[in-house]
Amino acid sequence: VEKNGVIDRWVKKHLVLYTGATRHPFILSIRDGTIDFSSFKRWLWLAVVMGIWLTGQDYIFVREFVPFSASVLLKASKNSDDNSDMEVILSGLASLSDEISWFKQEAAKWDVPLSDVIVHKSNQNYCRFLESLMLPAVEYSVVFTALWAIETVYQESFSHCLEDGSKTPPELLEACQRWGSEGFGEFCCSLKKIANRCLEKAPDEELKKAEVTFLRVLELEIEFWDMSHGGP
Ligand code: HMH
Repeated sequence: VEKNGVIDRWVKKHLVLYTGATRHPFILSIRDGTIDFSSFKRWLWLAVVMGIWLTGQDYIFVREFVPFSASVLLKASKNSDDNSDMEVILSGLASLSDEISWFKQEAAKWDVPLSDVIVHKSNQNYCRFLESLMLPAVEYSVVFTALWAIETVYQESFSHCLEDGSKTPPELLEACQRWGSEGFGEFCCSLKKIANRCLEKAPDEELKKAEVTFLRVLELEIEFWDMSHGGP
């Protein structure tokens, strides 16, 4: 039943963009250990990588991702024909609660106040996109596809930094393990199964919308990683 699922078909069809999101140069520089911690830029990297970028911007993102996930939960309780969907989404929300605590802890460690982080333009676009998906009229299969894609890009990116032969700096291992872990991988698998199940039953029009949403997530994730360049 799993083979030839809609999700796998889309990943294959849009492999260039998918790989752009899951193998972004920023992620590759973590994996290859070429992220520069030793030069005079050290403090800047620490600020950009650990502080302002990862902790601050992702903290802002996650604070928007929680209500988005809650809106998917609400749709599951109304539209889903499978009771276990709710439990999967709920476990995702539980890890988001854990994530928020971790961000706060990291911020304290790196002395970055989370209260006055300036929201980056790319992040703002991403948060607006999530907001648009929270509208009640957006179909369950569409929002579920987004949920799957958002979590999976992170999972595939960070698990890549933990694979054999990677030279990920020890300072970044904890962050990589958070999203690259086997447990998070299994969670993404559960999301994929549900997404496939919903998409298989979706009418053509809805399927189109879900595919466009998938592509938009990939673009937004790439733009999110692009923030690590420190550019506009
Ligand atoms: C930008 N995408 C981004 N941040 C995250 N924390 C996740 C995905 C996964 O939770």
